[in-house]
Order: sequence, then C-alpha cells, then structure tokens
Amino acid sequence: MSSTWHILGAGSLGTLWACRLARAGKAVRLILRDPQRLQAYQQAGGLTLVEQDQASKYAIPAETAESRGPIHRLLVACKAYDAAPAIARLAPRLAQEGEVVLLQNGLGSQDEVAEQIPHLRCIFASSTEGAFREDDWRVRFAGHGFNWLGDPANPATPEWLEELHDASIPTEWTVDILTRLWRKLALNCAINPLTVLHDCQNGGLLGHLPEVDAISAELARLLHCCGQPEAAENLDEEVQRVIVATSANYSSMYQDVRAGRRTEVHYLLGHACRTAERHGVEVPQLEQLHQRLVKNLHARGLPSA
Ligand code: NAD
Ligand code: KPL
Repeated sequence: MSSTWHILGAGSLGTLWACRLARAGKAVRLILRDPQRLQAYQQAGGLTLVEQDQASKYAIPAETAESRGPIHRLLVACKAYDAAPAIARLAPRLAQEGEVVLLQNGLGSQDEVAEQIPHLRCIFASSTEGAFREDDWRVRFAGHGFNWLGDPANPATPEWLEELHDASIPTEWTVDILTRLWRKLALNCAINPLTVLHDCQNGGLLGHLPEVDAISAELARLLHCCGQPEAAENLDEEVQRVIVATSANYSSMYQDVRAGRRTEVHYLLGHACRTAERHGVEVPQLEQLHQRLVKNLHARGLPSA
C-alpha cells in the first residue's frame, strides 16, 4: 500500500501538516480545489511555512481531485462544511483499504464523510495547534499545541503514527476521541457565539458570567444525557479558565465573522442543538443562543449552516 500522504486543502492546517511531513522526507501530495488554484500554486512554486519569523518554502507536488491514481492515505484539511462535498469528488480515487484522517473542528462532518465511504477507515482528529494564512500559499505557525487522533469504530493504532512523530507533529492516539471532540465543542459553544453577540474579545465575557455559566450548565447536562459524562466534568470551571487564559484573543468564530467568512456554527452550536433534540433533552439557553447567532449572521449576509 502506498505511503504517500495526500492532503486535501492547502489552507492553514493543511499547510502546517504538509510542510512538516515534507521536511521530514515523507511523500506528500496536495489536492487543490480546481485547475486555476493548481496553476496559481505552480506559479508560486510551493508552500511557505513561517515559524518564529523564519520562513521556509517547500515545493510539494500538487494535483486536483480529478487527477489520476489511487489514494491510500488522505488527510482532509478543509473546513467542516467542505469535507463531505470534497470526499464525494474524491471517492472514485479512494483505495479499498485506504485511511482518511479528518482534521475538522466540531462534530457532524466526520459522520457525513464516513457515511459516504463506509468501506474506508475514518480517523478523527482534535487539534489545539494554531496556524493562520498570511497570504496565498503562506502560513504562519502561531500556536504550539497538540493533536489527538482516534477511531471511534476501531481502537487499533495505525501503523503510520510514528511518521507523525518523525515529522515533529505532536500527536497521541486516543480511544476517547469523541470525548475530546465533545469537550472542545462545548468550550467553543460556551465562548465563541457570545463573543460574536457581545462583539468582544474572549476576556469581555468576564462581564457576562451569569450568561456564560447558564450556557455551560446546560451544555454539561446535555453531555451527561448523550453519553459523554467525562466531557462534562468541571466544564464551567474550564470555560472560565479558558476565558481568562485567552482574554486578549478574539475567538475563531469572531474572527471569521469579522472577516466576512462562513463560520462552522452548523458543526458546533448547531450540532449541540440537534443532538439535544435527538435525545429529547430540553436546552432553552442553547436554543436561544443559536437563534440569536443565526439572526446575527443573517444580518451580516453570512450563512448559518
Ligand atoms: P482554511 O480555510 O485555512 O483552509 C481550508 C482549505 O481547504 C482552503 O484552502 C480551501 O480552499 C480548501 N478546500 C476546501 N474545499 C476543498 C476541496 N474540495 N478541495 C481542495 N481544497 C479545498 O481552514 P483551516 O483554518 O486550516 O481549518 C481547517 C479545519 O481545522 C477547520 O475545521 C478548523 O476549525 C480546524 N482547526 C483549525 C485550526 C487553525 O489554527 N487554523 C486549529 C484547530 C482546528
Ligand atoms: O478554541 C477557541 C476558539 O477561538 O475557537 C477558544 C476561544 C479557545 C475556545 O472557544
């Protein structure tokens, strides 16, 4: 089986992973959106990763979904709302025994992908690393963090995990990946929408603690009812700890909204509300928060799904 890493999406995380794998001598191929993007990439001559103000360029080969050849190992590095349509385009090239690693934040997109490719192993990731695009094909590694990988359907560690360590990508295999993803989703739900609605940095929420606490309490109750009690443990305390630790930062959702970009709300607060409905759990605070956020996004001409 080929050990080439195909990486779909040359945005922030895709570039961060592609450059580190290429630097470690691993075979990497980028999958870009269309022939125009491929041509622009070829003119740029590669991806640039900036780390501690040191820029390095990597001439990683690239193709589009319509190129030929089977794909055995795919890292999906697009936004949650793009993952399922991207897989639909690539499906004819995915090898029977192939593996797909899904880097998307939130929950719901992983199942949308897995339903399309039931014969392939889908590995979910939760990343606390931070990167952002400075320019086309140029990404800054902004925050060191960690990556947890796991497969809710199969606890066996993939044989290629060592390759990530060789590439200095901090990674650990976990059998509790859903707990990790739910915990991060809950933190994102308790903080990010309120920063948009109150138009503030994370620290601005210290002026709205009763609202933050009521939402955290409802999220914790939902996690208990949907079989994720560990993700609920001391959630209120962690929400406040994160607000204080990141007080000068703008949340990722705030930054998306400010830049006029589509948010991943459907896979964050939207997923929490849909899960509550499926389990028959009443979550009036979350429902109201969702409605306020949807209204706010629509007023800005942004989609809410
Ligand atoms: P991004 O917008 O920077 O990059 C996504 C890239 O995917 C874009 O270049 C886009 O053109 C490309 N893309 C979309 N559809 C495609 C297709 N069909 N074929 C080829 N390319 C396609 O996004 P990002 O910030 O890297 O985020 C990716 C995921 O990782 C998100 O779910 C995000 O929440 C999560 N995440 C990001 C960070 C971060 O620091 N950036 C940290 C943790 C988690
Ligand atoms: O992860 C975050 C984000 O901005 O998306 C924080 C603010 C740390 C938690 O919601």
